Amino acid sequence: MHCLLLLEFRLAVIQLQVTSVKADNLSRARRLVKEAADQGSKVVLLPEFFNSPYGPSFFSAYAERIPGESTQMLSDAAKEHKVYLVGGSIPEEDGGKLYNSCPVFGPDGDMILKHRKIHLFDIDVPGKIRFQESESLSPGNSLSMFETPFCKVGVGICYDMRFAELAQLYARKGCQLLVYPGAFNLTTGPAHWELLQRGRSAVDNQVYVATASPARDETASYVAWGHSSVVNPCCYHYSVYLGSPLNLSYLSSSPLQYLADIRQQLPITAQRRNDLYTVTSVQEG
Ligand SMILES: *[C@@H]1O[C@H](CO)[C@@H](O)[C@H](O)[C@H]1NC(C)=O
Ligand SMILES: *[C@@H]1O[C@H](CO)[C@@H](O)[C@H](O)[C@H]1NC(C)=O
Ligand SMILES: CC(=O)N[C@H]1CO[C@H](CO)[C@@H](O)[C@@H]1O
Repeated sequence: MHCLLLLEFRLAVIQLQVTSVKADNLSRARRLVKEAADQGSKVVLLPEFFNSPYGPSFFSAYAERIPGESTQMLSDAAKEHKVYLVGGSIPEEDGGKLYNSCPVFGPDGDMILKHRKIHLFDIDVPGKIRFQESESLSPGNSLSMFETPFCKVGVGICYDMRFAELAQLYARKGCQLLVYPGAFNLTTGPAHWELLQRGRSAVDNQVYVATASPARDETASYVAWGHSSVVNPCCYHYSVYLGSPLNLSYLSSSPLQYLADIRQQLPITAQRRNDLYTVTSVQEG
């Protein structure tokens, strides 16, 4: 279950501007994956809806089956550059339903898993705001973890990050890195984006957390907060992007040794009272 090969590795987080021309954005994403790999990255993370503008009106127009055009690009890029590629997310069509799906590819180009966003964002504050993702999307029904030679990774998408239980389960099942492609807005972004990452990472679970957001584009119909980041298990926060249209951030050094040190210094993992309380998964899919 646990990943035993504790090697150093480089993670790249790609924050890119997403516009309405899918093909251009796909080729840009591909170039950035190459750039990340050329700089030594072994695991590369793309943003939520990196091939499509965000919003219910776009999902069906941009949706693809998997495999399809976007996942073919991701597969080719992963294989060509020998990286684990976490394909942010794309709108997926399957059996007449739409999903917000994150496909993950290995260095051989094979798809390792597909995480469909589990928690859909539905709010209804009478007289103020009504936003129902579930009117256009269907939820996934499984946890999503994968092994790399470097560490074990748990995958969530955007709103999934707000659910502490999911991150706890991933950590308990041996994940040392959690990745969340996400697109918070200009209200929830400053309020919670970094706070949630630090909570899921250093406070609750002592794992690394990486997020990738589309770049901030003030002219878009949905303006994403940006601020793709990596948080280490001691709460250091690396936010590299302040709305710049494309950029890469890197995490190197000896991340897993550091993780072990932190867990020794603050042994919340070992000192949990599993005899009094526990978080369990009902269904792993
Ligand atoms: C961001 O989303 C929250 C929650 O849905 C909403 O209350 C807020 O008005 C949104 N902010 C912007 C700037 O769209
Ligand atoms: C990313 O953006 C930061 C801040 O603008 C800049 O200092 C850095 O050089 C950029 N990195 C890359 C790889 O472009
Ligand atoms: C990041 C990036 O290259 N985005 C491109 C997506 O496609 C539009 C439309 O052609 C371009 O203007 C963007 O530069």
